[in-house]
Amino acid sequence: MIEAFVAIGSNLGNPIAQARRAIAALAMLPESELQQASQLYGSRPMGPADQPDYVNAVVRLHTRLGPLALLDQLQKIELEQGRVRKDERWGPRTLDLDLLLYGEQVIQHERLTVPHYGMKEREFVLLPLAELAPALVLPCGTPLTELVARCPRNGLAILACATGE
Ligand code: ROI
Repeated sequence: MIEAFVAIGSNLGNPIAQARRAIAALAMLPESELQQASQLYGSRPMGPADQPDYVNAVVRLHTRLGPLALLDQLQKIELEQGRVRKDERWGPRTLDLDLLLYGEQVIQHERLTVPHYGMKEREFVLLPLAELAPALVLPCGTPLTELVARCPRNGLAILACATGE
């Protein structure tokens, strides 16, 4: 089994419910086991400011799926939850699932870049990830704690727990 981390983001159509539905769908992935989900965080939009705030979270999975098969599954969940691929760069979305880390692997593929290209500067990825894996070291050798220490919080706030229970 490979340990993978997936980021969840939503800012349309009841984002808390979207994030929780996504976590439930991730728990049903083939050849995979959901290990943990972070709390749900409220974050200010990165990119155009004229869009609603986001709900963000990160999950830890163990999986036997290869990275592209896992990506296919993540895109399937996005589409099932009403994601429409719009042209607008950095526009609002019902659900975004990004593969952040896949074991220790560095992947440069036309469909997939791992570690995720933006994760090192995004408070809404780093803080939920640090909640799950505070001692994590990225494949490049940088400790997560170092990235968290230099990342502005931008008003990031814990909103709710992952399950609603
Ligand atoms: N901004 C925040 N706060 N959270 C996101 O998940 C997110 N996702 C995106 C862009 C549009 C870059 N901005 C975001 O894709």
